[in-house]
Amino acid sequence: MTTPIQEDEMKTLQKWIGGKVKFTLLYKISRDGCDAWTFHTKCDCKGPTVTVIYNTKNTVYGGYTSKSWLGAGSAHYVYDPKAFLFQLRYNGKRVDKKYSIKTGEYGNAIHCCHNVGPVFGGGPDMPHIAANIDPANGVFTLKSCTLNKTYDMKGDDLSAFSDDILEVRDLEVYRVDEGMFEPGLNTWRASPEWDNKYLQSLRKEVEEYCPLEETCVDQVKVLLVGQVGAGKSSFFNTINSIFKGAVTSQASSGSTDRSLTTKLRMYQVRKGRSGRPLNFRLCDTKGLEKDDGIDPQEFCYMLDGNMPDKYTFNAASLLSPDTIGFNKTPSSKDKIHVVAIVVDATSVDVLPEEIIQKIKTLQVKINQRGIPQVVLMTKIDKVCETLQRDVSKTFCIPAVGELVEKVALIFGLPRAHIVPIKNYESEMELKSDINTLALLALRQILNFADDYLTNYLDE
Ligand SMILES: Nc1nc2c(ncn2[C@@H]2O[C@H](COP(=O)(O)OP(=O)(O)O)[C@@H](O)[C@H]2O)c(=O)[nH]1
Ligand SMILES: [Mg+2]
Repeated sequence: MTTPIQEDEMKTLQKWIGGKVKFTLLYKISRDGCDAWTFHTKCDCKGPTVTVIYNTKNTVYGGYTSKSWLGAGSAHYVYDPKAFLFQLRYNGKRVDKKYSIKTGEYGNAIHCCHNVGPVFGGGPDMPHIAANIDPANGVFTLKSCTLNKTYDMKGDDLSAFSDDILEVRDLEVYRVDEGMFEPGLNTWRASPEWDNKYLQSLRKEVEEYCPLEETCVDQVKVLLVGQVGAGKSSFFNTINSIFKGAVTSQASSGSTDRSLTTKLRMYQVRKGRSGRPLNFRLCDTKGLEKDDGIDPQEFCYMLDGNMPDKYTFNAASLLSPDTIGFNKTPSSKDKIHVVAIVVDATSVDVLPEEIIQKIKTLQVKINQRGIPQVVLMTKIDKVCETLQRDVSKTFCIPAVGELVEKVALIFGLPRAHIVPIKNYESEMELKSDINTLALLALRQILNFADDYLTNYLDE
């Protein structure tokens, strides 16, 4: 028999995690089965968790991570300076041992992969579940580990940490709801830091962004497409405001059901009021409407770099190779490198079928060229009142997570490609939470552009 985790042990964990936290049991191998698939089904994208292992000698140890587990996608290590290992009992006797992560090892805090359970450290530093483990007489044999690679064991060896045995009676994973979240909320996506330091580092990353040199592309081109009023022009204005240091509205935005934007505009963003342009351009286009929109051939010209900047859309006379300004020999720097489909979060449930079909037609052209796509889901402040005040709660609001899932299904994209944002709209002053969310989106977009350029080089 294993004695479940005791109240004073919970308190010790709370103290180490810092602050008021609540534990909710997500997964227990003696109840749910011991296999990687079940673990990921129950524990992925749940935000901070504690994993607790009970071995057959009643030694109880485990690990904490402030980041989410994720079995989807390729195997990867996750950066987490807050992660630690611990021991609560040794041969049935209460102990309090916390083993911090080594400074140079933050990037190897946990390892996420679909065919393993919770794995801590690069050793890995703790016994773990590999694939599927069948119990024998209620005992599960975990996979071995190498201590002290990522976590500082303060001289403890395997016999002091885990009795040097791999046989366990249980392994539990608890979700940790931190005090800073409102009760009952958990993160649907690992939440970044929301402090000023993180914002500055994001800003610096974007300012210093440079497309791969070998591609001869000086500025990555991001094409914004979507329904009229979705917030395309406002997204440019938001990014522009962040780097200008004040709320600006260079691109005209507004609410009409006809597109205010009738030209292709390849906006640059400058660092400061008159600084150098950054290495990306946001290309604002006319919006999609039920009865009007972008002609598929014109869209191809746009993607391929034939359409000149400031081109005026005119349904009566479409762009053709004979049009003045048509670029007949576009080079890699003229092409579009990533497409952002802009969708208003409040319209997800009522997106007209015609609009969905229009976007899907465009997606075919985008896919044919292997250009990466993201969906910028705007106006999340209208989804939930909390977000009107503070968008740093975005990743804790289940309604936003659900919308992300819906959008991913509608457009056939992975959830990681759906990024929620709130644009500047009624604000007179910059706000750091809005900036952080918008820069996270932009950084994601630039990363995807890099993927495309790398593929392009490889070809
Ligand atoms: N509340 C809120 N309003 C937004 C947001 N983004 C855009 N808007 C408003 O939506 C309207 C249409 O935006 P606009 O950028 O012109 O859309 P576009 O047609 O896609 O370029 C404007 O009134 C904006 O102020 C947002 O994130 N939150
Ligand atoms: Mg517009």
